[in-house]
Amino acid sequence: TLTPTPADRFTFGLWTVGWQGRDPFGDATRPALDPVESVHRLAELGAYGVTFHDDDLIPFGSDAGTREGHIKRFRQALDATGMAVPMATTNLFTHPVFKDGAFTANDRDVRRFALRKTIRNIDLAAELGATTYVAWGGREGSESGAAKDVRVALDRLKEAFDLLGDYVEAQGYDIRFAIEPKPNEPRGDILLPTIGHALAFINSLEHADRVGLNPEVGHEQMAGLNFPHGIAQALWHGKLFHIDLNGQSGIKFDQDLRFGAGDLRQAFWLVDLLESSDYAGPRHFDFKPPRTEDINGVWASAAGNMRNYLALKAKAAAFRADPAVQAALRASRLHELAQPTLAEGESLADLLADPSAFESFDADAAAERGMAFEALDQLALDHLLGL
Ligand code: GLT
Ligand code: MN
Ligand code: MN
Repeated sequence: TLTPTPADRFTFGLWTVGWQGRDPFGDATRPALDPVESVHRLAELGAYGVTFHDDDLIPFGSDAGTREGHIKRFRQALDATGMAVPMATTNLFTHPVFKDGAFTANDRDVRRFALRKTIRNIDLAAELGATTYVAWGGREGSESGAAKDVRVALDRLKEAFDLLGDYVEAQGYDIRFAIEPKPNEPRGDILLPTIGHALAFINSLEHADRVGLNPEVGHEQMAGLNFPHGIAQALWHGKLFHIDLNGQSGIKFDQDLRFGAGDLRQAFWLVDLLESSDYAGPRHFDFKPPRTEDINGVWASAAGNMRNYLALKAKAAAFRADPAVQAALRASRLHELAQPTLAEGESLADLLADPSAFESFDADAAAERGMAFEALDQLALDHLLGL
């Protein structure tokens, strides 16, 4: 059960295994990786598909003939391996022209270029069969207060998503947008920093039904937030369109560790949640093999993501099936949480007229009841530790 197959729907960004290890302090430690090789190696490891930024596949500024050549080779690799492309996205952060953002750059010509660059890659995404288009606004933000009028920038961000929605509808594409929140890095402060901010923003869009989220494990954890809770709320709103799985150890720079490294307990609860939810999309890994690794280390790291997901899936299933856990869940009264607070047919007036709800309610007696959460959580830890 720890051997991945395409049925597990594991996908990888070309930029993940392709990361050469450049960081703010050091040069690349690995040579460039041909996307065609990545497709073949990931297929051999048991992945279902790959995802890409326009510039991962076609270097920025390539002429039309060169562009077609890259697309052709990529298509051949997909055909040869049976790998899918369920998602694509735009690089709106590497070229210096995006230093002040893309859809919210103060410079209007930069915003117009960003829209055109995105639309061009949406056409390619649709041709390759992608149904999700991710928007990570890494450069949409600021380092100082007066530099960005946030309310006006949100007007421009809405304008961009409204136009992109108009475009995919006019083309008849089966594509939905997934916004990826991140609190900071590379900008000092990024717009739509968390799942919650992005959910609220989506409500103001013209094509709100077509826009959801692509939350990333490490990005919420960089803000000290509980990722499984954020995912649960995204699911509750029907807005989990895609997910970026990786690992992070606490509030620090974006580590992009392989899934399962970093906060293992949150990873366990995340898999438990995803596997019991109606989320049917890809399990997408957005990690960076540390720059200490050579190319063998890259593939070991890639394989580790899938192995850890499958291991946690088995652990979560065993946890839920354990009779001791089911008894502990009852002792913790989870079934009671699932019961509406008013009885069926009961009205607010009935509640107000019910003396047992207030006048004769014994708050001190109710306060004496323990919740038994520690015994329940120890069972989870016992399962996780294999005790
Ligand atoms: C970049 C970022 C990721 C985003 C990618 C999509 S690019 O690597 O760090 O979190 O998901 O643009
Ligand atoms: Mn990240
Ligand atoms: Mn990501």
